[in-house]
Amino acid sequence: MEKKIMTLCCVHNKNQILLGEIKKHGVLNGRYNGFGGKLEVGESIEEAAIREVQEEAEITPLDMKKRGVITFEFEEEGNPFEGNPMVEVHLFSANKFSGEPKETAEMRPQWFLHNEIPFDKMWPDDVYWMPLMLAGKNFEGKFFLKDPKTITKYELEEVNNL
Ligand code: 6OG
Repeated sequence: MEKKIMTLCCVHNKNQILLGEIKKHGVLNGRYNGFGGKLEVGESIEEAAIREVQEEAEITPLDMKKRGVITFEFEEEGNPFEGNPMVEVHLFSANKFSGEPKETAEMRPQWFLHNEIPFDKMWPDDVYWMPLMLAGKNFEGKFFLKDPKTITKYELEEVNNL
């Protein structure tokens, strides 16, 4: 099955992570997420990841690193994205950035302490992989979802090389 490729970048330091409250997506409004989205024509995955952080939070990641790849497969009725039910999300992290995080049309950025991440208002998979990311691990996984709130099955493993 063909997959839609998306990016997701988490900007964090030792104590805090910057998440954005989603403003524009009907079903996902009010949820928090890292910054990311779809690739534009001719763009590499890394270029798209940087552009999305710039567009959504008005900052530029300076030391972005690839941290994981996760495939999400939605059941047809619960798929929040048009068309393709398979999404491959490339995850990145950045500790340094230029600029000041600013609210944009798409997102309202907000800092959270690592132990106060609002997982109940996030994609249901985040609680599994985000702690690995914050602990400096790389990972690969696959999640099956009935709808944007419900995981039916998943696999997630730490990897040394991506
Ligand atoms: P736009 O549609 O705004 O990009 N994304 C997911 N993130 C997590 N943690 N879990 C999922 O599925 C996801 N499906 C998509 C990729 C959507 C943003 O949301 C991410 C993009 O960063 C359970 O262009």
